[in-house]
Order: sequence, then structure tokens, then C-alpha cells
Amino acid sequence: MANIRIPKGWEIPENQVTPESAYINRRKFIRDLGIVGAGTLSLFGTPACAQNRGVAKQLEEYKKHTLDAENNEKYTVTRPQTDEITAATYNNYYEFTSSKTTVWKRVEGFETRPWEIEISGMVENPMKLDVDELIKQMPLEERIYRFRCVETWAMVVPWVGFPMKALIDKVQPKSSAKYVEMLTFFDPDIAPQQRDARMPWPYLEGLTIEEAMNELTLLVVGVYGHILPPQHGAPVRLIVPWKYGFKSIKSIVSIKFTDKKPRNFWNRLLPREYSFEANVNPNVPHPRWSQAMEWMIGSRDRYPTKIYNGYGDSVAHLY
Ligand SMILES: Nc1nc2c(c(=O)[nH]1)N[C@H]1C(S)=C(S)[C@@H](COP(=O)(O)O)O[C@H]1N2
Ligand SMILES: [Mo]
Repeated sequence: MANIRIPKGWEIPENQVTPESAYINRRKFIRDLGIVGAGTLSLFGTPACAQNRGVAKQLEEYKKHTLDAENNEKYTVTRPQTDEITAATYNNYYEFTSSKTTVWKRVEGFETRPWEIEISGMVENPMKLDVDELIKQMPLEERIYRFRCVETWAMVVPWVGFPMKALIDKVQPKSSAKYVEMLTFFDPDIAPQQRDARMPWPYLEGLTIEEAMNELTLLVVGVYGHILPPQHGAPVRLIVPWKYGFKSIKSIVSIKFTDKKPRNFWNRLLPREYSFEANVNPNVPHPRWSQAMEWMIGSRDRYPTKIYNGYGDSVAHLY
């Protein structure tokens, strides 16, 4: 029998590892938001095994919708892959809650199909189409990437998606376009923390055109061989594995080509702590903690952080 690992991610006290929500705690956001506090209480202390059973049951529905995508062997890692349930139980999705281990529960009423995406701005061929229409037109593949949150947790996940470059080739940016700006949906009836006007909703992220065209930049529509469950940012999200996780925006509704540098969500909220570039770098500490080490969710494994999260061969020339 294989080694059975007991996921340990959620056993680490949040105040040791959660920069983004540490800020929110400090400002008493959580206490102010009755909803979040109650949610945290009701699931706090739920044994990990019961939680795992809940997530496993939730994932059954998504596993029915497999994606036909071959693994691209060019993108492999030497670390063990993160267990699927662990990855689906420890999430950041601030629209729903600041409490990572309850995101999966909070997103249960979030319908992610049908889903329209608009591609606009400085392009020759703007378009507005359904996500499944887009998926049909794009070359899907599976890639196993390392993923590193700015809060020092990390994972290894098999994403299914297509290079953003394939979409860019289709819409043909004008030469005046310098940046790509992406937006998450806005619907406070579904995502309660969007009622908190102190946060600059909707969630926004951006890349330079060169970053967006890089071979590593993926628009992701699946994980572990099937469509994304909502906690991972269904139905389509960005993955830029050499940058801190907050760059990898979830549940995208708009992709706009522009000549203005976008002000991303976390940079607007805390400009001294979160930059636009946000490349993984062990030598640049966060103002409130070191970035020298990272820990793999669902395990006790710790590793030294790699510059560009280990993807320097593909991206170092950009900087
Ligand atoms: N719209 C949106 N996208 C988001 C976030 C978020 O709160 N809202 N959190 C970011 C952060 S901080 C991380 S670490 C990753 C987490 O992705 P995962 O939950 O699939 O592991 O999503 C990123 N994308
Ligand atoms: Mo993150």
C-alpha cells in the first residue's frame, strides 16, 4: 500500500502563514463581517476526515466532466504531486471568504456554466463568447506546475488549459497594446465578501503583453483531468507559475488589451506589500515575513524557495 498522508495544511494556525488574511484580521475585517465569522466558527474544528469526505463528494460532479488533453511532458517537476482533495480544500478566494479551509463550502451555490467571456480593448478581433465555445477553439494540454502563494504555501498540480498565446494570436493585439487586464465576475449575491466596499472589487490582475505571450502562461479550464471545481476558479482562470499565486486570477469574465498598466487588486489594497510584477523571489522578503522557504500543503515537506519559482529558464530574460 502506498503511504497514506494525513493533510496537515489546515492544522497550521492561520496567523503563522496567511499574509493576505493577516491584514484583514488586523483591520478586524473578519469580526466586522458577521457572515465570515459565523462560517469560520461552524466549520472550525470539523475533523479533517469529515471535511475530506465533504470535498470528495463535491468533486464527484466535476470528475464526470473529463477534459481531453494530453500531458505535455516538457513541464514536469521533481516534487510529489499534491493530493487533489488537499488542493481543493485549501484555497484563496476572497470573494467568498477569507478562511481558506471553508472556500470549498462557500462556493457551493456558485454556478459557473453557462459563462461568457469578453475579449476587448486594443485588438483587431474583439470577441464575446461562451467558455465552452472558447475551449473548443483552443489547443488543450495538461501541465504539471509548481504553484507558490505569497503566504509561503505551495503545491504541485496538474492543470489543464491552453497557452494564453493561442488566444492572443486569434484576437491580434494592436501594436499600441502593452498590457493585458483581467477581471473576475462581480456578484455580491453569490460572493458575499464583495459587499465589503473597503476592498477594490472586482478582483483585477494584469500582465505585460510579453508575460502574457510567454510559453508558461496558461488559461486554465481544468485540473486533475476534469473541469475546474469552483474553488479553483471555474470555469476559466489564469496560471502564471513563476509569480506569486495572487497573480493567477480566478473565474475570468473579461480580458482587455490596454496601453495602461493595470492596478491589480492586492496592489490597490496594500501597495507596500504587493506589487504588479510579483515574481517569486526568495531574496526579497515580504515586509512581514521571509520568503526564503515554502511548505507543501498536505505534507510536512519544506523547501527553499526558488527564484522565479524554478522557471527562470523560461522567464528570466523578461526582467
Ligand atoms: N478572483 C480571485 N482570484 C484569485 C484569488 C482571489 O481571492 N480571487 N486568490 C489568489 C491567490 S492569493 C491564490 S494563492 C490563488 C489560489 O488558487 P487555488 O485556490 O486554486 O489554489 O488564487 C488567486 N486568484
Ligand atoms: Mo496567494
